[in-house]
Amino acid sequence: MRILDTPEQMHSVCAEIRRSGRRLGLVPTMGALHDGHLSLVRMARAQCEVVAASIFVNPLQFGPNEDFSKYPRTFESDCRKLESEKVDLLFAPAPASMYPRGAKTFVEVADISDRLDGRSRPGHFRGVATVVTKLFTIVQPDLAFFGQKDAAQVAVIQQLVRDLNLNVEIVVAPIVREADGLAMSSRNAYLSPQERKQAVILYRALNRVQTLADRGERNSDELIARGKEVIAEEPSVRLDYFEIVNPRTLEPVSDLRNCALVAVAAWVGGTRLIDNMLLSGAGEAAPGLGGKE
Ligand code: PAJ
Repeated sequence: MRILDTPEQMHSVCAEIRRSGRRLGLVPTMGALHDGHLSLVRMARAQCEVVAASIFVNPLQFGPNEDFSKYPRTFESDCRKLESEKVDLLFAPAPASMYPRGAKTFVEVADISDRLDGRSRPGHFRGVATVVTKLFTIVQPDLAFFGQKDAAQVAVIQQLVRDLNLNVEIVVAPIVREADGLAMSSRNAYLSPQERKQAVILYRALNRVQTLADRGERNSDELIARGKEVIAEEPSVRLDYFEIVNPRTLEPVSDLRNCALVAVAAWVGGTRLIDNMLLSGAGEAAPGLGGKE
């Protein structure tokens, strides 16, 4: 695996690969890699001749009171994991090379960036959209792989790609979960053993909603109320949002006539966790899971 640490180096290596006509896949990450990340790498490996991953804890997507400085950084073990998945290129730039002093340009995906996590984390999706646009410009991948775990991020990136005519196919991979259902996340490392047990309540609440929807309940308000009841069973878990939205626009939907996304964010102690499920409407398959845009 070749490790490149400046945009210029990465750009020229990737340009050479493109000239050779090989299909290039990109898996952007912030490191602290777990099986969720590695599922994206495996998907990329299966679909592309050359696989590039990036590890960059992007300061621009963290708010002033968020966990940028304490975000887990496990570069050596990340490299070993990527090597064993046969990743060809790793782009691991320093913040100063991605955002040199005097950088003035940001990418903002209007409206959609203010919903779900964007509402709770102002500026977060501006940071994500900016760094992802930069990564796409540096690497110019044929395909880029993202996890359904961050469903709002997927919606923002798909809108970005459409709006800016970016020549990249976005592939979305299903959520990888721990044995008890907790969605894998680098932030799970912050949880105490007790919090780790409490955290599964997010998955339980989503499951309850899915079960009720499968039994025919179509009313979003009713489904949300029932999901919130489950979260309330764990009094120390503080809900941020529990919503049922259109997975493409992130706007609330009042009933499940079409495919809908049920999404939750909650604080477990000092750790903010997110999770979601796609609910399919009558006679419709849920898009997104393993699907392509
Ligand atoms: P990060 O949180 O490191 O996640 C990198 C990718 O892994 C994202 O596409 C995310 O959705 C996916 N992922 C994380 N947990 C997953 C799980 N349990 N199952 C499936 N996929 C999972 O998301 C980011 O980094 C950043 O915002 C980034 C896109 C790299 C821009 O900085």
